[in-house]
Amino acid sequence: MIFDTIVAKTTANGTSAINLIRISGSESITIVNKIFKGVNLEKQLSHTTHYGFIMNNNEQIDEVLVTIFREPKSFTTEDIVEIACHGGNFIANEIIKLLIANGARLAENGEFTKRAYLNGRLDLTEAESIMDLVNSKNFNQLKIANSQLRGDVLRLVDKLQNDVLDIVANIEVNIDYPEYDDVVEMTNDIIIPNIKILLNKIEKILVESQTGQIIRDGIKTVIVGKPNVGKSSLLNTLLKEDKAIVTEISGTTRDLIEAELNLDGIILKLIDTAGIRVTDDIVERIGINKTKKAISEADLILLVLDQSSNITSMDNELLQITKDKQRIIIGNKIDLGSKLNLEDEHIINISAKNNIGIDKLSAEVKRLFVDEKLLSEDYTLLSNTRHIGKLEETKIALTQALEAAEEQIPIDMVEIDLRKAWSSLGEITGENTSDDLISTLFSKFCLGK
Ligand SMILES: Nc1nc2c(ncn2[C@@H]2O[C@H](COP(=O)(O)OP(=O)(O)OP(=O)(O)O)[C@@H](O)[C@H]2O)c(=O)[nH]1
Ligand SMILES: [Mg+2]
Repeated sequence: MIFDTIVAKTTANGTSAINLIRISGSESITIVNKIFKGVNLEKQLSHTTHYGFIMNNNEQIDEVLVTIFREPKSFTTEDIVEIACHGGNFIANEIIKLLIANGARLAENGEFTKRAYLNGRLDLTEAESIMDLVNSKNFNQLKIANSQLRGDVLRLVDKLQNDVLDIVANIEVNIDYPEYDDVVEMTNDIIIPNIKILLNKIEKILVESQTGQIIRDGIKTVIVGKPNVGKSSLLNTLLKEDKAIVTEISGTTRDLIEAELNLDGIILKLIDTAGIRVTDDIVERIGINKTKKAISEADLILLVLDQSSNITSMDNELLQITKDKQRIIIGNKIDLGSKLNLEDEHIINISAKNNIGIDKLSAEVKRLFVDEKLLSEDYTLLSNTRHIGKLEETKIALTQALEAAEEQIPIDMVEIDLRKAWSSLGEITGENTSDDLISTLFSKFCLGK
């Protein structure tokens, strides 16, 4: 595909030593050459770097290094020029203005990567992984993003698509020989076991993807408990900083306090809440309502109880409210006693104030959410919600195909469901995807990517 020539600053705004400006498109070398004093760029080989100056007529703008990548061996597969200029927004903006005056257009968010995708250099999963790579905050996230960038997800999805096609091929072969009376029966005997094997494979991938998703997006974790049990103290101890106000007065925390914690490679999106109790105080009541909403949206509840006093009706109510959620029950203030006796419940005893037992809490979070085995091996984990959603659609279509086959419904009806499964898979890699989705996906990228 031929596109116009686009330009953007790839480095972030602010003061830095160097900025990198990227230009992509068939005119990129010609355009840069017009404002470059040094060698004639149009005569230079691909993958070479050249020292010189960016000039506005006779005015020197900056001393730069210019690197040339000739098509098709570039990120977008088009001619790309990268200008490494000095840092600061002013210089970069002046150079970009000159490039635009000479025929380039300012790129949209994610447009370079979008071109790489549209020109077949990357599939959609590889393109999306670049965003994850840039956003990664720990080694687990980096590992998953790199695996996706290497094409692991693409290959996994390709294999599943081939499995679907094999099944469809079985149907087509038999449809081509209608002289057999028992075509439907015969075909079903072959395809039913194959659909079942494929469904099992997909279910396994979906279960494993829970770990991937947790690694990529973090665990939305809400700390709840009655007033004064030490919720804010726990937040502070986990974060190793005094983020939330802690006092001996009940009802200290009124609003939700949010913080992010990197717990040995797992991101916890922590929310400290207002202690739940019956109160006439209007501000506190609003806080308590927010707490209840946060509970309903949480992936994980840390329910804090007080080991230094007996269980109260409020504790029981909280145990009840959170019983269907993934939760960890914490016995705080273990330094003051051990009064709680909850049968059938596993309690992790800690002292938030004295930093006791916090490692047990971390271990429990990992035990509940992360299959470490999957991370230690070279596994392909789906982590992106969009991919997982499409795989779930595939599973539904295959289940319908299986049910139809088992009920001896005409074979071409079964084939419709199988084709639906095949195209849901194709949407993961972008093989068949709407323009709207592509625009939305890439607009989430930042400028210059
Ligand atoms: N002895 C002891 N005191 C603790 C412990 N954890 C917290 N406290 C104390 O308990 C009191 C209340 O702590 P907070 O962390 O403010 O409790 P909270 O649950 O956030 O309270 P609200 O925001 O009012 O709902 C403070 O005086 C803390 O120092 C602990 O492990 N041991
Ligand atoms: Mg508090």
